[in-house]
Amino acid sequence: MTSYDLQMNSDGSVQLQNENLKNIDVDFLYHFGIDNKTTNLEKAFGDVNFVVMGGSEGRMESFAKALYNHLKDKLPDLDPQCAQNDLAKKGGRYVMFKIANTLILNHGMGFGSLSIALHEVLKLLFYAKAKNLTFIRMGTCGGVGQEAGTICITKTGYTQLIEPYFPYAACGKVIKLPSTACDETIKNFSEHVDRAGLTYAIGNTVSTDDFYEGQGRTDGAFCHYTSEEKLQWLRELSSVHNVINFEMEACLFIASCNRAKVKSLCACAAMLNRLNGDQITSPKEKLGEYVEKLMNVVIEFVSAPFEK
Ligand code: R2B
Ligand code: URA
Repeated sequence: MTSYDLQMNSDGSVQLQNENLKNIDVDFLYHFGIDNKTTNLEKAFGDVNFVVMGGSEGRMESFAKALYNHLKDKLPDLDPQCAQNDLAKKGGRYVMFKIANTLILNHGMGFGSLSIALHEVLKLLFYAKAKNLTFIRMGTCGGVGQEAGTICITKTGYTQLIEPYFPYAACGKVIKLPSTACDETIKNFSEHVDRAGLTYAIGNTVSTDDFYEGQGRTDGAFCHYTSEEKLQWLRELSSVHNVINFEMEACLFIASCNRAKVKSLCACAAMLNRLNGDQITSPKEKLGEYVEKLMNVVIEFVSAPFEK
């Protein structure tokens, strides 16, 4: 495995590893529709400490509104328009909001769109000279031995072939990036989850390219394994590898944050326990409630610096 010093940058800033950027006059963050010449990135984003990402646009919009409502009385100078002001609108691919010291954006489903968003947001915060950064993925997942509603916090992100690193393809070659998250952040966050009275689990997450066969579902368009083989695999993931959940981004999310030497955390609300089935059948309101409870913990977590 490519060995990286997993020591985070002491001032919590982003560390890029690309000498070529020094020779680029204007860097266009194409998918955000932002560049480092027309926008003064240091002024606009220099005070960011938290980056909160999740799959869907709508969820991140709601999160931005809820965080604004939570902070507006504590921070009288907060721009009343900040939860409506989509900073990535020009790019037409992602939504992005900045509420006080928190940057909020969606990353879509799976590694492809997540990877693009991470390259561009890491560069943005590097140019902005932002410090004391923590990146949080707030998502949904399928629990493995965890009931619906459980908050699953990732220790190490695994590949769909159950490897404890992210195999990053770079110019036709694979580099293996360590994908273990920051212990201290996991501990701090889990204390917040505990205080909110929610059930949580800390363990390993399998991040797949696919929601169906990749996660051993038997209800996709194709399936050539039996239900017994599926269950045997799921039980082995739990007992041998301490896997608590499936989703589609954590392994890359943590690996990229480690590479940039910033702290990371992945917390996902389980939509079902995969030991009991494949289809997500709980009512929409119930699923929304699970996500909302997780959102509220993340709000408390990122607002902590403003609490008296
Ligand atoms: C969780 O939910 C999505 C698939 O339904 C995917 O983005 C993920 O990681
Ligand atoms: N997201 C996933 O990737 N898998 C699930 O089972 C639920 C949400």
